[in-house]
Amino acid sequence: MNEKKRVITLGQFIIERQADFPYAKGELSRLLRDIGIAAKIVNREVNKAGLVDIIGDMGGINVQGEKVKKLDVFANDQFISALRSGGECCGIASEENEEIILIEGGISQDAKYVIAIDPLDGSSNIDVNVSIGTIFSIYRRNSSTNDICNTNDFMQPGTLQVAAGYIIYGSSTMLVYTTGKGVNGFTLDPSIGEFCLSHPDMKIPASGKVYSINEGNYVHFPDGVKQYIKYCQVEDKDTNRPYTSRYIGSLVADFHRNMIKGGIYIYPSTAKSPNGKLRLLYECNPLAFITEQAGGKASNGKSRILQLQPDEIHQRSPLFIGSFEMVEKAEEFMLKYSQIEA
Ligand code: P6P
Repeated sequence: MNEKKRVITLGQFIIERQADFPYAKGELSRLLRDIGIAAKIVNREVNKAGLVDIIGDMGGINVQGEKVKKLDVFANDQFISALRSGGECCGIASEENEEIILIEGGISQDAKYVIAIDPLDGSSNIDVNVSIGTIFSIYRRNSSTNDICNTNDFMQPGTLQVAAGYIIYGSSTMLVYTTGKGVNGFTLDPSIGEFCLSHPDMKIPASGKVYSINEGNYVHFPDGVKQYIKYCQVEDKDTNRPYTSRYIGSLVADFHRNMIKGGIYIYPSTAKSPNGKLRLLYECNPLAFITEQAGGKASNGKSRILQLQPDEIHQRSPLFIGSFEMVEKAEEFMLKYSQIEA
């Protein structure tokens, strides 16, 4: 008779794994739990977005120059409020806010973490009911706990992240995160309102059959990317080609599919976006940390994402991310056909 598997909730898992951090006094654990709480609240609204008047343009324009959807604003507010009340975070860099959000005084007075977050990525897909996501990255602050958090606290290479994760609001809602000791995935069980461990110790396949890129920008791609796309499309049974093209246009959804099945996601530099479109701090770095922890690879086409030194909170970077062997092959084409800055 198959033994009933024990359900491990996110909260239980975080506490059980706290032993991995002998010096941590539980602050990081509380921070991750705060994020989980906000994710459940956002999930509730995402799931009924089509039913209530919460979608559709707020009319406002966010710092990215994009129309703000009401759910963007709601998600941003929920994560900020959960982090503010949790007391473990002293500053937030959000895609929705031009400047960093300071969390001062009160229980956050000696908070030692800062968070970079994309509260609702892919929000242009909300109205067409395509999966969207939240992406977050956690650092220890540089500044002293006696000082006020400042932008320099966020100017840290991705190698210094203490934790990173994403939530995907899809056919089911999952929270996937790493603290540098592997990657674990939790699926929300709405019947008990808990994220439950469903994908322990996630590993991305070394190779796959999916390449994910917006080929509508083909004419603007670097030659190395054009040549790599042709490589993906050529029949070669020994290397399992031609690959399949899959592009949802929602980063978290495209990324999560590749995490599970293997594949590569590329958002390269284009004429329109010379540094690519995706943001280093709250899109590229957290996903790169997760990818490397799961055995994959992430670069800007030449240099490892996690080693890039940020100098602006909303700076962009080209992104080649996913199965190790596929990213490596794409980098070979970039080296051969497109010399890019490190
Ligand atoms: P494009 C959504 O706005 C986003 O940031 C990612 O979620 C997505 O992968 C990408 O942009 C899509 O961009 O230019 O292909 O529409």
